[in-house]
Amino acid sequence: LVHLTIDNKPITVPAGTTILEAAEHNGIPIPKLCYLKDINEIGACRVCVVELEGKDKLIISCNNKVEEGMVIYTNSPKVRMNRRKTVELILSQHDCRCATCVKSGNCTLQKIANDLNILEVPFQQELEQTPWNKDFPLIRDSSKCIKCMRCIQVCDKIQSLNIWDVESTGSRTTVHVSKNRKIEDADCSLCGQCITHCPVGALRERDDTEKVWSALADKKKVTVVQIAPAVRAAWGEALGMKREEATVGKIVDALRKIGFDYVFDTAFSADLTIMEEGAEFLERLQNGELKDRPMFTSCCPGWIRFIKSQYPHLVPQLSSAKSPQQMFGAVMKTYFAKSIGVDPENICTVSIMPCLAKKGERNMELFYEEYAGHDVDIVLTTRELVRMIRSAHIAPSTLVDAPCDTLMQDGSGAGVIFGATGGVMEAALRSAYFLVTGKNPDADAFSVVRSNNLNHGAVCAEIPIGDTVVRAAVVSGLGNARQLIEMIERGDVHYDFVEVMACPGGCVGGGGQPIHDGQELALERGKNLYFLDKNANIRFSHENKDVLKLYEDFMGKPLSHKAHLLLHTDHNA
Ligand code: HC0
Ligand code: SF4
Repeated sequence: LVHLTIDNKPITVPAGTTILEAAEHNGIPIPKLCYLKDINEIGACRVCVVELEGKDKLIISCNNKVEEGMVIYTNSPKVRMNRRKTVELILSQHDCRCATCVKSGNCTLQKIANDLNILEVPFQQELEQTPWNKDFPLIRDSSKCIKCMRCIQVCDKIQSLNIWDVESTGSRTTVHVSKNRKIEDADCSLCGQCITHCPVGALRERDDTEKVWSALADKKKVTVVQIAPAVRAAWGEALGMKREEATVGKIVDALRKIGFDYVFDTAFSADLTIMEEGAEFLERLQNGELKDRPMFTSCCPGWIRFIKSQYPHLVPQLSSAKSPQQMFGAVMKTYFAKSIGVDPENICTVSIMPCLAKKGERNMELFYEEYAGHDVDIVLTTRELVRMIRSAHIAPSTLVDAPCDTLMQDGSGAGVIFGATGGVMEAALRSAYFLVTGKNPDADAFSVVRSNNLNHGAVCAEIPIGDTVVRAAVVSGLGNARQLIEMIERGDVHYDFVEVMACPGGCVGGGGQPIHDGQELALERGKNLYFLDKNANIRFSHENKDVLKLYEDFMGKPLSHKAHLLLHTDHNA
């Protein structure tokens, strides 16, 4: 243990602790911009400087360790003056038009500047604007970048994709797409982790809310919206609601107030996915197709983009099932359109997703009878949903629990846990067990595939189902996925079924979720989904009555010709 004083307070912390952590653990917050624990501890922003008694020069607190007897001041006149100059310099190279910035109100730079009572920017410099394709789902505004390097580090260390890099040196240092590429040519997975780790507004999603407002205003259009599992676990955070208050029923209410004609829960089509993907898995397993390599889940478009660019030879191992988002869109434009007697061309399908990659996934085309179009027309992130609720001037306290529309209303607990890492696997195992043995397992029998530590890589389990043992692996985060694939390819390990989610913790940690600078909330949000599953009326996808009715009245059975047309895709295409 090391003893020191910080701001006159005697403190004891384990050796190896940084000054910043020692202070924070003892209720003395130090402002910082670039620091991200274990990912970015490079002291680039210099905002976290502190004074060390007996030393002339200020020191950086995020990457200097405590030493016995240190006397530290985090807020002395010298520190304040230096910190203020540093922030003024950062602001001089930053587009400070906060009123038109998507991060306004949730921007760390804005908060620090406000806290330091900086009321003017003394030396605003000419800002360079790097050209950017505004149609791409991920948008970077170079005039807002503060060169904290977080995006580079998250992409390298967590996602292993190296999309970003530094260019030039000294005061001309900028961040840009690596190897001089355009973003659309850079193999970006669209996981959006760079956005959720950006302390300012330099990275954001393409805003599609105006398209939705136009569709809502168009009298000819019937608007049909679906809400992804992970959205319910996070939307309230951005509206100051407590977790238990921010129910999915209130999102339904908000979307109706905003003007949507029909509102559905993606948990319905998550159950449908399990019917298709579960049947496909058992078929491939029994046909001996998984002897060398596993079947991979196909519902995360970030993962699909990754495998296509990094391991194209593994694409045939992907399940051919479309994701729940796409399946729901296809069902809305066929089965549902027919039921309400509306031409699919007059239906606008919208989805609310925790995800950026879903904005790319929606480009997938729908081929059915005469009609070819898109399963899903517009994808909004959780953050865009929150912006729409705000634009509509809806007070969260006035929202009530409303049910989804009928016909595709049911959603099981198994469908809800899709939003957390391990959820798809667990839901699939519950139903595979039933398909093989004719009996339901205990609903919690496969909870071993859940994750409680995202730094531990893949979670693996051997699951006995009837006479066979299914070797299952679950992984989230693309760096972790890469490690697992390398092990599979070397033949060190063998699995039958592997679930991959691009975002750490699964969709709950998605790139479209509310941002809380420096806080990783995926596991906490995931627990919320497991709580909802535990308390759900039905916990098995194969017991979803509306899914069973869809098969009976329209789709036939899993893997039928119609199911193939509407619910599966060729990832090679
Ligand atoms: Fe997900 Fe999904 S679980 S990808 O993370 O599979 O976005 O929440 O909607 O489609 O259901 C995201 C979340 C979904 C899909 C589902 C899957
Ligand atoms: Fe999108 Fe979920 Fe995949 Fe992240 S894990 S890229 S949020 S589908």
